[in-house]
Amino acid sequence: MRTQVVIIGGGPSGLLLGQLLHTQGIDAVVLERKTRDYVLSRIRAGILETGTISLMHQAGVGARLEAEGFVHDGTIISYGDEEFTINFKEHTDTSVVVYGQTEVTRDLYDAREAAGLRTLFNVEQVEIHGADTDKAYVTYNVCGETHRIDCDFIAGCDGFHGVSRQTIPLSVRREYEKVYPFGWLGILSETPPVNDELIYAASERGFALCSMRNAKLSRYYIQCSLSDKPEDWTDEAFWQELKRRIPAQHAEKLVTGPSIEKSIAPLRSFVTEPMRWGRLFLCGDAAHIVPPTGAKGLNTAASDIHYLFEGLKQHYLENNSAGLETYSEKALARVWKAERFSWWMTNLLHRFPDQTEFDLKMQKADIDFLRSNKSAQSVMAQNYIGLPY
Ligand code: RFL
Ligand code: PHB
Repeated sequence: MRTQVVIIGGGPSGLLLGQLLHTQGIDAVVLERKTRDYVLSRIRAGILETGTISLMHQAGVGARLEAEGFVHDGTIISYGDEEFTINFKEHTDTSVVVYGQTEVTRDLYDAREAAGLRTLFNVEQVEIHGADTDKAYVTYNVCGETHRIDCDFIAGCDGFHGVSRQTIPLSVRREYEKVYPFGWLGILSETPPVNDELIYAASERGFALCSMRNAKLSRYYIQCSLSDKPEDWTDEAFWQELKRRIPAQHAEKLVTGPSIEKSIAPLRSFVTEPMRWGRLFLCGDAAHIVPPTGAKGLNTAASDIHYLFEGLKQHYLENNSAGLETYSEKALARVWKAERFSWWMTNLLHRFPDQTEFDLKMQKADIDFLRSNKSAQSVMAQNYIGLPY
């Protein structure tokens, strides 16, 4: 088999790239290790930046998002019972949209299927060959049989645990990492959200986040210990703990119910450099991870896809490789800023096991400054709604 671009990974990065390439008549094959249903069952991101939304429209899959997404003009930051709003609209004249990653992925898979584009599921042992030569190809197994696809380029969209990043030799690859000493326990419940806007809550007992998917579906998170297991937390224990971390005026109104999903995600900051090795381009979680505190993971994946798509378009339609040559540099410049913002928000709002009294005072001063200073609010708003591409 031959194609122009092999896309490894059928998550949001890979699917978005596939759809954008299709609009320009550029041929691509998506290789996904799992099934479509498995990918759609992963409950993850919920907040989309304007840039991500524009890309969805550009890919021809913006209609449902436009109709069903919830526009959010601001967010609440609370500490103890005190709270204040960061008004995105006031500071940036832009908003974010609440639309689950599951829905993004579903829209992209539906469009891919409707266009009859090739996606291979349940592929095993994907291997990249000759990425640093003019004869790149990918091999993979399906049902015990090995297959080969020859290609011009490979997009490594296979997430943090994929094979693409590992293909770049250690002599070329440099990795930067920070692992945080806690995780997030998240639940999804068929209850109305406690508030119209998200609440990022700092408290003496640790961080909590009140988010949502729609008017009847809520998503809540609490900071938890890395040794905790989802089954250690009954729904009742989760709700009790959440109520103790958010301001009393919200805790009183919180509608609780059975969880329909419960999972724990460890928090990590991670960047690999470079994001390109010959004909292989890394995108999204394959190249970088942020803690979810700034809602930047999926959005940063989307900005990588923007740069790669523009580079591939230039290459194929204008016979100009400048965009591909500068992909890593451009993508990383934006990635590091998203990393900084997510790291800052994580440090601002979480309790750390080794925090001293001095550290706590610094954290409180940072929150007080944000509460009282319009410029600080503007900086936060600009980062939250997404820096320009
Ligand atoms: P994904 O989603 O991990 O998809 C990679 C795909 O590649 C497949 N794969 C392979 N396929 C073939 N061969 C192999 N060897 C393969 N190895 C892996 C996998 O099966 C999978 O289908 O990466 P992608 O596409 O780069 O997308 C990244 C996003 O999923 C991620 O950044 C976000 O979910 C992060 N994130 C958030 N991002 C936001 O922008 N806003 C948010 O509000 C937000 N909230 C979150 C989040 C992530 C969370 N968790 C669980 C880590 C909240 C949470 C709790
Ligand atoms: C979510 O709704 O899942 C969500 C929202 C904001 C975040 C992280 C996760 O910062």
